Amino acid sequence: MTRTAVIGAGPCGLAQLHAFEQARLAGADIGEIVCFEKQSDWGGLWNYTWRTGLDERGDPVHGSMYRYLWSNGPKECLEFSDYTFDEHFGRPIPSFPPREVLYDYIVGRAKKSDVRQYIQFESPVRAVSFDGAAQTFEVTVQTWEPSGDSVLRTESFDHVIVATGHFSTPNVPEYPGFDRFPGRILHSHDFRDAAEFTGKDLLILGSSYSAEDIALQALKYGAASITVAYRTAAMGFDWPDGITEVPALRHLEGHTAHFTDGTSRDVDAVVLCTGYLHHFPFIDAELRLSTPNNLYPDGLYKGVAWTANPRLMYLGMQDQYYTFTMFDAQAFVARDLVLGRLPSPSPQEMAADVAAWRDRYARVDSIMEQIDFQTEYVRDLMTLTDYPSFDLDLVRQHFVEWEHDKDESITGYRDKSFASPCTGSVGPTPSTTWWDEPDDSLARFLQR
Ligand code: FAD
Ligand code: NA7
Repeated sequence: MTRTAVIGAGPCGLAQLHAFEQARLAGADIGEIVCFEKQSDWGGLWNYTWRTGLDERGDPVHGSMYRYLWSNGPKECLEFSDYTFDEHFGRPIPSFPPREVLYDYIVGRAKKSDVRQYIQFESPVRAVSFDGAAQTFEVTVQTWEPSGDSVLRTESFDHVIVATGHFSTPNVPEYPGFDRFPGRILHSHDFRDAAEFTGKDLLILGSSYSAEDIALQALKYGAASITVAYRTAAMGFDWPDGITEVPALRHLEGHTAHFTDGTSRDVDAVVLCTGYLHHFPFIDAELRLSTPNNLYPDGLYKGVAWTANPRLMYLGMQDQYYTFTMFDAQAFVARDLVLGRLPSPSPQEMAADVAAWRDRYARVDSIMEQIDFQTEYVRDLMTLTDYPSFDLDLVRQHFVEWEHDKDESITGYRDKSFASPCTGSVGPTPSTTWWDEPDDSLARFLQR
């Protein structure tokens, strides 16, 4: 019997288990599927933890999400085509839900398709290698006895699907003066509660999603001022009073931050919104994806199969406009490669396909072109399998409109409504604005 290991039970891992389960229910022989998840529950980043640093077993904490995190894109852009928001909540809900609502939705489909049966929790994978003689992957997993003693065991698999995410290992730069700064310096990975900075003057480094959202969060929950220092380009939004963008940090001198334009500012704390590293220390070097955060990492056929050994696959390793639907489309491709429904491509075919996509990506030079690029990538995946179709062009249009909305009002874009690409239903306008709504609970959201 074919054995497939799925590593991680976040949105990607759950998408993979769902894809296999759909095939099994339709009568396919899917072999044995085993999902190893290092945490005690599913949901990946969406499973909020207050912990930072190390977890209860001494492993780096996986979670990077913080309290009061609301979806940064319209939920209609990530809606599962085979499990709609209307189905889950029983009625249309607004377009920008907080974390707990999206967690409930992801888990709702996983419960419906009953994929928990495949998952072994508290089972971090410690090693993955390939045995050329046996033509199998050797996967070493750690588990713990009730006594607390840990056990390492190694199992053989015909396929391995890595779904461990890439927004958990922080990229932590150092600037002169960090070592003598009298306040707190933390990475966005360790940011948990904006209320910590109420009344404080905050410096944020970075100019992408984390910098944008943590600056807004901090202001919303009462920070005195936020200075955002960009390295390459300003985000350039029409920021509310209290948030200012400045060029790159040069150095810190005591509490004073000096920037490359010669200006300076006294700050109480620094948040490094400087991104994350693709980090897979448990995978043998010749099987390990190594890439910066971009829309088409090298070495992955269809953005999924490791070209040097395509029985190893990676899900969700791209930078992300599309999330849950892209993960689904990838998971269906991975499943069909495992089941032999998609022909095994030759090394030449894989190399040519990857080269064509990367050439195309090299010509992308604006946000709108990035959206188009990832839309076409998802479209390509969807032509390969029976993943239930949805109105992909509408989703693309939503992303474009969403970018315009952000330019119009960075504090107001989350109050807009979008139409579902699956059901056509339009999210109702919330009764309170995002800016004026401090409560991010599921219960409160469903009353809005
Ligand atoms: P993850 O969610 O990271 O899940 C990976 C899983 O693998 C985890 O459960 C982890 O415990 C497990 N794992 C890791 N290593 C091992 C191991 N060695 N052995 C076993 N298990 C392991 N996306 C959106 O669509 N909308 C948003 O608003 C949004 N906001 C975001 C905000 C933040 C702060 C961050 C960091 C990301 C955000 N994202 C958002 C993007 C996010 O990447 C995806 O939504 C999604 O969580 C990615 O799923 P994943 O399964 O690839 O990875
Ligand atoms: P991103 O999107 O990878 O962005 C990282 C940012 O960090 C980017 O603006 C970089 O600037 C900046 N960066 C990286 N290194 C440095 C140094 N040394 N100094 C200053 N600035 C630096 O990560 P995010 O955390 O924002 O977003 C990741 C996910 O989390 C995303 O999917 C969201 O949904 C939430 P650059 O432009 O390269 O100069």
